[in-house]
Amino acid sequence: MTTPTLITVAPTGAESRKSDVPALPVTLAELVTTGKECQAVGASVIHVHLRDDAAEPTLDLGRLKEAVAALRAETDLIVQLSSGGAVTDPEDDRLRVLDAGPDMASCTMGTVNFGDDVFLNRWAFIVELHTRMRDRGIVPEYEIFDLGQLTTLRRLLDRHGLPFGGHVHLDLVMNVPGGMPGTAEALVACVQAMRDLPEGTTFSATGIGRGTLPVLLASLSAGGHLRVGMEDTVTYAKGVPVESNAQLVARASAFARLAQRPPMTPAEARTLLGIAA
Ligand code: KMH
Ligand code: ZN
Repeated sequence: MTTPTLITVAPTGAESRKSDVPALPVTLAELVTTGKECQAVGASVIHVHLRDDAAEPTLDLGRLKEAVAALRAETDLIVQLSSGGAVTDPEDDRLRVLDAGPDMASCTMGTVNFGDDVFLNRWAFIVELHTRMRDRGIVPEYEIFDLGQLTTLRRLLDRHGLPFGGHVHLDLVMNVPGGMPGTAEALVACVQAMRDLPEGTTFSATGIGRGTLPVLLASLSAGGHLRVGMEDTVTYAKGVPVESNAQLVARASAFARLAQRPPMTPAEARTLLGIAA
């Protein structure tokens, strides 16, 4: 039996500048159009970072609520808001993201060097995010930047219980400068460490930059799911800029079909992740 592939698109992120990457979706209209295009070619989840009128990263609650409503009205995608934000965002603003009422939110399992910066995720903050999400019926996607963060996830679940819905889903974010490498070997090490997590735990994986294709292929072959998008990859091939997020989703869908693991529909993804229709 084949396991279909859940494809998440992460279209914008907080790191690339619109002036450097003109195809980056930064307005609400661009985000919704991107969502529709990506759903049409196989995405079932959208991981959302917003930009302000100057195309700078923002966690403005009004904008977040507007984006959740617009994506729900115009697409069938599962809406996952980033609680990671930008490396400069304070904890209170990151917690307030949950007030926008998304289906899912990201929840990172530890502090990691992030290029020249530090992406700070203290234990107490992780516990607060995990607990608030469960109280509000929001399904977490646990973000894993390094092998030891899987141990932190196990500790979290042991001490504070399962997330809302009971299903554990995590995302391996590989090849961040400061985190684990974007290699098949590192992905397999993570898969082995996942044996200590609850039965039925699922994972997706994404490789930043040149880690994109090795991680995508390794995840498909290891039974994992995929995250792609311009948050993680702005170069389609050496010297060739990405034209659109849909181009990346279409490539991921094509690889998934070749692996006889076709893309999941949003309805199938909701069932997998325990999210109400
Ligand atoms: N922008 C990074 C600092 C997340 O969305 O939860 C954090 C990040 C992870 O992208
Ligand atoms: Zn993100």
